[in-house]
Amino acid sequence: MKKITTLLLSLVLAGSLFAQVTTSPLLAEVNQDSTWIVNNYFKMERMIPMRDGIKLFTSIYIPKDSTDKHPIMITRTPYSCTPYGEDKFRNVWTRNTKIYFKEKYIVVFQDVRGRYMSEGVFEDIRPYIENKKTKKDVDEASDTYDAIDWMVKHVPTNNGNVGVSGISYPGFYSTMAALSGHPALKAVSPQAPVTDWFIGDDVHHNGAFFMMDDFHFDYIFGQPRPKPTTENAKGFDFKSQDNYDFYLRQGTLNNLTKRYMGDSIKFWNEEINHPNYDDFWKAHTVTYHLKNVNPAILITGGLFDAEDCWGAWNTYKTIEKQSPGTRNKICMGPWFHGGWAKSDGSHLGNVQFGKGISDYYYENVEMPFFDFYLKGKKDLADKVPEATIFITGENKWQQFTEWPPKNVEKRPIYLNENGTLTPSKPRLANGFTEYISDPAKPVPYTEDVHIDRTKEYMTDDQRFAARRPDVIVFKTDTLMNEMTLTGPIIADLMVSISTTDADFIVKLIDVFPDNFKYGKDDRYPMGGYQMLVRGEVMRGKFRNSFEKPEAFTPNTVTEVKFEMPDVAHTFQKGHRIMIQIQSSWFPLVDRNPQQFLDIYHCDEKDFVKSAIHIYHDSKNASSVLLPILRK
Ligand code: PG9
Repeated sequence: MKKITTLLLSLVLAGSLFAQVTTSPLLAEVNQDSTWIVNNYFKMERMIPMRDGIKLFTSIYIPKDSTDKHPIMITRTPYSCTPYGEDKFRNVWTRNTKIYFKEKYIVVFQDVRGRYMSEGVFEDIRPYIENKKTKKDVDEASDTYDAIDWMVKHVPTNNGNVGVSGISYPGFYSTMAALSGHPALKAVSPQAPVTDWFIGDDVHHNGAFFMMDDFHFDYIFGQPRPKPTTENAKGFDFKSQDNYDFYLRQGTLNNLTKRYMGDSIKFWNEEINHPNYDDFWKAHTVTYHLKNVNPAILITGGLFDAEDCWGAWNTYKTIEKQSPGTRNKICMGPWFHGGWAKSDGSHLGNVQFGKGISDYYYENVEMPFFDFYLKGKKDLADKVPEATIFITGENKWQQFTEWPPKNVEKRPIYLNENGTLTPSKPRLANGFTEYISDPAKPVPYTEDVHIDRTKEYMTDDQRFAARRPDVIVFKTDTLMNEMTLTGPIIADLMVSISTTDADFIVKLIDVFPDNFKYGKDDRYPMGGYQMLVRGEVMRGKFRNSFEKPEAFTPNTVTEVKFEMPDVAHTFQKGHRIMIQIQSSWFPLVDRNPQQFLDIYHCDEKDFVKSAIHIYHDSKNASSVLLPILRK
């Protein structure tokens, strides 16, 4: 271990080192001075051997205070342990790491197999091997086991208790860590965890391809890495600032493959050759293995997470169902993807939530959770409720003893004539609303012009969409009383289409009163704001089965029913509930050619208009099932 002196040390600490001192008592004592970390920690880097001989690069920050033993907190990542070099320290003052340095944890970052400075071959969401027979049977769980085993034996001053946490892809590695079985691993926090890339996270939602996110991600992750390196892979040059135009000009997914991906981008080529929910996707989905989960679990996620909102909710629910003995908790706040670590949580786009939201989370949920299991702080045991959920709209944290809460009435709200939403079924004998879905003019997912997907679209004003003829709108009267929704939303549409396939996007929207304002803040006309609370897409051909897609019979009434990720939102008195329905959400989702065929290999001539009918009559009543919290 190199001796570190302040003179030799060249600190690599981002500007935020001098970030404004937080008012949080948890951190008030931490000196924001740039030499604090040098005076209190030293760093070692090791290549830790896995059971198959591959070595993983590991960056270990150790408190200099050796009078006490310290717990180990590990984050395993495909995004690098930068900066490399025992004389270079990372920016420790980020919202989600400074708490561990202040609490004198041993803080560890590890490049996962095949990424950056670790040896081996990377595999996207490496499949879990249930029954490992030889030392060659390795996965992210076994790599975590081997890493923990080495650390508890070799890292000075550790107290033998280990935690793992991580956000997004590191959230996936956290979930896999929970399956490692190492006895020193006491607590794990999968945060915004990548969980199921066909049903609800990142790559597909209900079988619909999230082209914009995945094309760029796959291109970068698929770059060759001939040997371990500290260098980042090269990004994709769109040569455009307008992603709607860029992707529309590409025409088909086949063109993206031919023009930019070729056969060198491995995961892209696997994706396009597995268009249905087959064994390939199931093997890459961790939830099937979440049984007998030993460590305590804290799932953290964002209600407005554009990437892995589904993963957070469903990792928690799957553990509840498949591993009932696990001490399993969840915290969901009004955050974008990773927002608790990257922001104060006060707002997303134009919508405001209040102050101290992220600090509240770290002080009352994440730190008490890990301190209890890794430092034996018994007094913290009951401080972390089963479910700590921020209810947007009323903008308050609420604790629940289970999630979804049992005191919920699941009440259908019906699409009705003249664009109304009513608690009672429609009485008309025949009633439908028609729109023409034209793939040449897809509905934008946001009205902004940009190249990288925004995070704000998850709460954006939907008035731009409501004004389009290919978006149909239904809304309630002004609410006489507030209504809090806590749990999944079920869209149950009765439809017919003039072709053999189509996508259905349902958006649950909170319509603000015309005179609504956030105090004196007039940066955006919030009067009449149509806040997206939850949007979700269903690729129609998967309506009955993700494994076996089915064509529509043209112009025949068909049910399309699907679940939208849980919400926790209060529609205040004086607001309205709105439902918008459309058949494209571009370029967030690839365009559906609206014919029953292999979308990944079709041609531009395959894209056709479709006349979509959404029925709302006494025989075919379309509805949305709302989980109304009984207060
Ligand atoms: N959730 C991120 C992502 C993965 C794959 C495609 C697009 C985004 C992530 O894991 O970083």
